[in-house]
Amino acid sequence: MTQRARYLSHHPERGDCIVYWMSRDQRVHDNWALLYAQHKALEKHLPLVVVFYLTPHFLGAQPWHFTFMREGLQELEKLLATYHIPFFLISGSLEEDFLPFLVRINPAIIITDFDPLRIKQQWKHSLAHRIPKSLIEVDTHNIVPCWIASDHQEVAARTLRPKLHRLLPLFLTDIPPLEKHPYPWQGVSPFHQWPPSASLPPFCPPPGETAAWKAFRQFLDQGIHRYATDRNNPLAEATSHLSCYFHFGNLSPQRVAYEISHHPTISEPNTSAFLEELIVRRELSDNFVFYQKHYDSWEGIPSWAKKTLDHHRDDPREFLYDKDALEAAKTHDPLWNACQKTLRFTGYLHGYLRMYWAKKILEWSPSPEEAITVAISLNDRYFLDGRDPNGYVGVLWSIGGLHDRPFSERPIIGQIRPMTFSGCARKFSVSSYIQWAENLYTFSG
Ligand code: FO1
Repeated sequence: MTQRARYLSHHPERGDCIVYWMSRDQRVHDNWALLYAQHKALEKHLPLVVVFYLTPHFLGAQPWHFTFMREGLQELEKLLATYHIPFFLISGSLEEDFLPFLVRINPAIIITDFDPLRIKQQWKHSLAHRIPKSLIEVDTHNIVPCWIASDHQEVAARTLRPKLHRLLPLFLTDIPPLEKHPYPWQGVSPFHQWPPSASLPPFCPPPGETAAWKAFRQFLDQGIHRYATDRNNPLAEATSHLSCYFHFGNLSPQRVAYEISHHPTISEPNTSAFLEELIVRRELSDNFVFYQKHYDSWEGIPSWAKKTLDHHRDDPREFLYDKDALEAAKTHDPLWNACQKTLRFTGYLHGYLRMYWAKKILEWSPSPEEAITVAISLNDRYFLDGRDPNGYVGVLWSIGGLHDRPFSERPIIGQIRPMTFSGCARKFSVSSYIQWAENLYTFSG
């Protein structure tokens, strides 16, 4: 457990409790940061307290994203209480509200979960400057802690994969249970300022840890057996639909990988195909966001891609759409429009179609820089699993060739990997998908 933890600041470790500042990994079970905090609290015979800072704005998140998260946290609070661990949700400003609350409860140590996003690093930086308490970060999102897997930005999956596979025997283990905490909290009674609740859109998956686990069991029983063959077919329902639960941390990727690799009836090539996405692709995203400070802009794409996109910067664009037209799904392409409408309606888009969706934005934008800005803005505004390292890497892979290779030269997109309407039609029935999408919002009125 200790190899997953690293000190962000070091101070004398005396106080009235151990605090786990929960942020990315919003779950009780299979949470190494929570387990590590309990380990420290047991060592020092101290109560254990979980705190959550609720920010008013988060990278373009909509009210319903906050509602999804909040409902998950309300379930979490009840579950923590059964372990005699109080939960505090502090909203408002980090500096004026959250940090002073932490000072008041006088923790001996503050433990928090790893998140490479810029905003999270800034939050931790503020805390380390304002509060003279040890701050320890635990990576409970990656199976191999991000800073251990590699000490630099990896070029592609092929360079990170062998490093991960070498370390998996050490890190892809079972995860011990949390114990009922023996040292009760004597301080201020738990309180929380829940934000007003927005309604969740139709077809939104149920929030929280229990629903996440149910979705995982369902995928094991149904989807995974067709994963290797059907995962690129949006109509085949062979993908896991777990990404929103990974994003909000309701489900542990390590638990999923451990169960799948020890499952008696799941066979190859489904296991390797799914674990490649779950482990290599996801941990490559954290690697990129952690080591590349321009992870959400033109600056972050590889130089070969900058060169080819620059070379085609002045190519004539047959179609040009600004953000409003794209957002309203008002383009000439019925498949793209169906994707955008489905995204607005459900907050989800099948992985294969996400690539098509983003690549068309490159073709139809006045510049590649604007394409990246618009795609990220729409991604963060509409995807339930948006505002996530996976999302930023997905956009830069699609538009800027990140972690990919050059293809044969084409107008506008240069050597960026092409995806075409006819290419989709070879993979699945485009007309059936468009019809399915139409039915989606027709039926729900
Ligand atoms: N994390 C927090 O610690 N506090 C928040 O108030 C918060 C709001 C939020 C809203 C939408 C969303 O998609 C994510 C949000 N997160 C928040 C972050 C989330 O928990 C994940 O840690 C990261 O987005 C994934 O890296």
